[in-house]
Amino acid sequence: MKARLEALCKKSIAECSYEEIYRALMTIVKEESKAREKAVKGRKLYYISAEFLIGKLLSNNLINLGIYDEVDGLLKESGKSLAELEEIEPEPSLGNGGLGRLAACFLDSLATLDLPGDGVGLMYHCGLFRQNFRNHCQNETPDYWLDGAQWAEDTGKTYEVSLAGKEYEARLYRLDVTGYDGRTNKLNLFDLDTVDEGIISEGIQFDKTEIDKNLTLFLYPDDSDDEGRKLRIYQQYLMVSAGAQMILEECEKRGCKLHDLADYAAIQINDTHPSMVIPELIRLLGEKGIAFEEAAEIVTKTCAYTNHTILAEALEKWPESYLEEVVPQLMPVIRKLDEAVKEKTDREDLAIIDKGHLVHMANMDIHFTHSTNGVAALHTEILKESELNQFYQLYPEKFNNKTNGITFRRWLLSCNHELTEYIESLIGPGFKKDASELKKLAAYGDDQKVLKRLMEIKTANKKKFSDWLFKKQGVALKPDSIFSIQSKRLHEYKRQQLNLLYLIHQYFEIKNGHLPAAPITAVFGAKAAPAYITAKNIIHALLTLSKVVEKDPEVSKWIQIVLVENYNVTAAEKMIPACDLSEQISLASKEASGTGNMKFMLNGAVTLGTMDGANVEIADCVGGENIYIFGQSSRQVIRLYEKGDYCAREWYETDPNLRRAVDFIDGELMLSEGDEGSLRSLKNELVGKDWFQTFPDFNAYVVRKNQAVTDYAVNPEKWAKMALLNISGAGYFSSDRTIAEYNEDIWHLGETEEVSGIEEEAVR
Ligand code: Z2T
Repeated sequence: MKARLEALCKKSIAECSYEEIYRALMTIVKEESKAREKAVKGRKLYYISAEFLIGKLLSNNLINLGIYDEVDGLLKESGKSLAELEEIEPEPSLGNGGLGRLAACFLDSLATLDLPGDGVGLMYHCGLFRQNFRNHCQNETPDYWLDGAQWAEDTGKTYEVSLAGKEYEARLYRLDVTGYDGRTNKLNLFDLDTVDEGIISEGIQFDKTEIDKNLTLFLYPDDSDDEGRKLRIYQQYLMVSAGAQMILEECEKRGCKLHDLADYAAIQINDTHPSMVIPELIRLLGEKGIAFEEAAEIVTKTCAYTNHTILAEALEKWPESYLEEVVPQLMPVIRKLDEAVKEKTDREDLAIIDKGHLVHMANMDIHFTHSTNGVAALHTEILKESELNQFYQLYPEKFNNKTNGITFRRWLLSCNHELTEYIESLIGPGFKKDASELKKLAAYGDDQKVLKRLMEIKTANKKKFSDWLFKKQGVALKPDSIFSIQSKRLHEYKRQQLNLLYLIHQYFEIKNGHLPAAPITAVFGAKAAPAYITAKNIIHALLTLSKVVEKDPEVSKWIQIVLVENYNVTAAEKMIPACDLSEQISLASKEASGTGNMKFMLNGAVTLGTMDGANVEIADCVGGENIYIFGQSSRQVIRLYEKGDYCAREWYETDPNLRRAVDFIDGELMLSEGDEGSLRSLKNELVGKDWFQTFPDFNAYVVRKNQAVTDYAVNPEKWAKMALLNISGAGYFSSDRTIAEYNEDIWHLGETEEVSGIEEEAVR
């Protein structure tokens, strides 16, 4: 390895810059992963998704290829550090949040389990915007991540895609997906050569009409106006049309007669963003002489759909006129599909095209795929019982649950070396490939030596995070305080505002001499969609409160509020190992699954959460005594919505503690630091609407959280045991388990063979 590195750099490692070492290691990783490519027999998966939030790749690839320790040692010998080297790699932020990160975890598990499965998506020039805080507000700038050495390689292949009657060339870029001691698969990303970063003006503004220049410029451009929404359709069609052509081409190369497509390809549609792949495939099969009915049948057998939300406003519905303008070639197919449905049933809520000429993408997915899955047990039950009940009655056999998971390689092995090593010293290395072996840790639940060491590792991680944050933002934290962390996209249903109300409540308690059992460090990581005003108001309130608290010497002894700027995968990898209390406080029934909740528990945090999404299964796995659950149940919430008589003002007027906290938002102190319009409008939103029912859960949240803080402070042994049992109970949430289930129930992916001689051609 040393010789190889030095040969690539043409000098000794000690003389190399980090940039030179980075490039050399990239070359070595590419060679090593190439050696693990395999030819495909039988069914191959195409996971098609508008987002792949892959995060930095170097360290993860080194771990997966089994050369991390060797490289780490070599660098140390020469006075360099892999940790510092990591700093120069830009993070590809090609996703918004959970859905995109899930896609990345799935690719890791597919390769690790030696299953043939590639990703298909878009090569955005700018990932999710970069966030910084100015005047206690979120500010957005473009995230140019494509400068410098690239993991993705230009394949030289292009596919013709017709958009609004004009022809475009989609170029295929590919990056290697290495498995942990597994095979190498590919992530296929499409781009246009003509895209031009020069059209970006103020912040992340750009001219939305020049399609050839802006098509893959940004991930999910602002969709609050009509031009933005259309651009989304352009992006989606570029992805699915080029993707469908690539899939058919690969299958035909492997000897597939297109009538048998389903024997060669399984296509997983990640939410509705790639749904146009269904009519596009039918259209392409039609061009190859396959009649509509048969084509629809083939596609139904090939494709499966994952639903990630029950929030009605997040289900995509496109005006027929938009589709007619952007993808006129698809409309005859979509209309035929719609007619086929209308022949079966006249229920309006099953139609693909409704009376208002909106095309319901999810409806098309459920009719014309063979599988619809939710992402956590509760989520799937709610889909079956209410949101998609009309479909469940028609196709009960299509519905199934696949509880989300996370890859333990990135979210334990790579982000928490100390904990990984310690676990290995206790139960051996088997847990790295078989996460269920973590259960063996439970045997140490009363071993004081183990518990003590576990807490030492936690404290060390809190210090490390604190150092990182100090370098980045100049903020110093107290490692002996309890670190409560809420990191996830900013959304009203996730209820960062409930956490805000708690912190204000604590402010008053401290002022009145009721001190918390331990000092509290409240950490947030969250980006708000640029056009989502209330979300931005919540960020503003948190930043303002942070300042108000900081300026108060009495309160700042006990509370510190920190918002980590530009929360992304890299930041998450620093924050999660440092967490004591994991905040998973969404309104029950609204969070489809959550995956951050799994990452935190795996790293020894205890969850404070509602019975929502995968929290329900986390509670099952760790037992009620090792999790802090509070708040209304999903049934109660759904009933309250159905009755339609929730009145936030009533709660505000009858609960003095709550009113005191709410009034603080636009009270004198906050106004001395923050913006009146923003703070007032947040308060009005809460008192006048509170659509996500924070008020009914407020008291339960305060009580439960204070209980957690007290346990942490007063009973550290009990706390350490809870942390240990959370780690030991996390095995179920490995994405290896999730992927094995998808394969067993939906994909049935084929046998694989080593690449050799003649077959090598077929791989490319
Ligand atoms: C997203 O990240 C999620 C759902 C979406 O619905 C869209 C996006 Cl970008 C359209 C999240 C869910 O909110 C979360 O509960 C879940 O864990 C995650 O997808 C992965 O399934």
